[in-house]
Amino acid sequence: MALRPYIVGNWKMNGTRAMLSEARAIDRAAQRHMKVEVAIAPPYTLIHAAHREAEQIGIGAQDCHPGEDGAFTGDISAPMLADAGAKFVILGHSERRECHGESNELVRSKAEAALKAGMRVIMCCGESASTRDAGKAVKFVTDQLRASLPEIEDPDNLLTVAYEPIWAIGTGNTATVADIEEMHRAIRALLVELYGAEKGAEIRILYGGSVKPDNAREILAADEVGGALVGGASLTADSFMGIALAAG
Ligand code: G2H
Repeated sequence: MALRPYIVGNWKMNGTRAMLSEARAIDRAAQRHMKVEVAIAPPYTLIHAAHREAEQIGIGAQDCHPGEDGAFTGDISAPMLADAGAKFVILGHSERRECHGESNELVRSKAEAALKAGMRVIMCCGESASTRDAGKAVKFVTDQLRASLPEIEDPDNLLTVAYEPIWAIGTGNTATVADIEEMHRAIRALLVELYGAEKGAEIRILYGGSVKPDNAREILAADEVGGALVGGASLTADSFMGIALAAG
């Protein structure tokens, strides 16, 4: 059974408690638009409050540590996030891979930790402009995913992939529909290879990178696009729900 389109807001390092009003507004609007699954990943500091105040949408985190507990100053483990109310974790975002030197191996161990803690995983992947210009985007992304994805029994329920070309993130540039479809088809083929025809076909593949209300409809209608991972345009309920409305 095909899952609903999935529209996920990645608030990145934005938001103090004042922004909980946006979470509440997103929650209210999402209840009137059940054809789409809506979720947000606020910063760690807002997860518990958002979980309590926005009860219908999914609340998630933007990263986790691969361990359960211990002497890791400043880190947050998957069980802690689940305890705070997080239902999913975004992992392998290019901003983590680039700014924090996260390897595929580390990302994969974080995914295993998140699943063990009972959360869903949104696994990000994406190529740089130079990799795309060299004609190596599909190979780079499928190699990156192959090395980052966890072994998992029920991937169709617990795993989502987000394709985010690095050159499109926060820049206002979006990939063309043809580029998105080529990459999403290649990712689909990999998921079928890794998880089997039935389960691999159900996993949602999101597109991310400067998705906005005015380009969402075209992107979300593209072949093999099961939703969007949205950064800047998820920071207000109006623009974020404008994207969700375009999804279904
Ligand atoms: C890509 C995306 C959300 P933005 O990072 O993950 O951000 O929509 O601002 O490009």
